[in-house]
Amino acid sequence: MSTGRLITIEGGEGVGKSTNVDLVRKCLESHGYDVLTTREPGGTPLAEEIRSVLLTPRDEEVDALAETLLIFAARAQHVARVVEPALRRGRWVLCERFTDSTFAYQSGGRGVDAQVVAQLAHLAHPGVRPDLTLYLDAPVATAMPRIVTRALDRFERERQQFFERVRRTYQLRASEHAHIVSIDASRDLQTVQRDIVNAVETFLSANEDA
Ligand code: Z5A
Repeated sequence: MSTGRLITIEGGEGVGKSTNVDLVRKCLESHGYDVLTTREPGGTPLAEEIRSVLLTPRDEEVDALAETLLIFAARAQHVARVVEPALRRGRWVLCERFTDSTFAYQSGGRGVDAQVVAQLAHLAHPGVRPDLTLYLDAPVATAMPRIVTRALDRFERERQQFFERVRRTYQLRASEHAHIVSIDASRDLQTVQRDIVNAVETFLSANEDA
């Protein structure tokens, strides 16, 4: 039996990750793939508990390495219990955020050494890496106003410079890694969705030819 593929959706706050999950799922299903959608941090009961610990605003300053380790604890559980078994069964896994987020937020945003993130990734999910990453890119000043009406979590309370560093790290990774397709998410939703579908169809053609 052939193994499935891991597709991730990445980007900063308010760029449209959640909005476009269904679009990508339907596109994959229209080609006959069995799709599991999930998210990080989270995706299992334990990992969702860790998510809630991570997102809760608190007075205590959270150490950047402690934050990184919590994220990888959630990821190790998610990969071992959900992602890997699904891929082994031939399912396609569509995940909102994955380790590219940790490079962007904990390394780019918080200053954790990228080598440490790479080592933890190697420990937490050896052999599991995205086959395709749809990176939705938009200026912070365009995307943040889209989410201001809701209660902000611990990350969303960061300063603008933090999100600028996160975005620069994503952009750098997109320029260095072939699995990351960058999509300009500052445009109207219909135009963004057209590009998302094109990126998925291009990936599927290459995958089906291989
Ligand atoms: N985090 C981390 O630090 N390290 C890690 O390794 C991981 C995560 C995995 C929670 O993630 C936090 O975890 C995240 C980073 C950290 N922190 N923050 N901040 P999350 O994925 O749950 O949270 P999020 O990125 O903050 O989700 P979000 O703000 O909801 O973003 P989104 O899913 O990209 O946006 P959306 O809900 O799809 O859209 C927001 C609104 O914009 C909505 O009203 C849409 O209708 C609208 N929208 C979407 N697209 C458009 C366009 N093109 N035009 C106009 N309006 C649009």
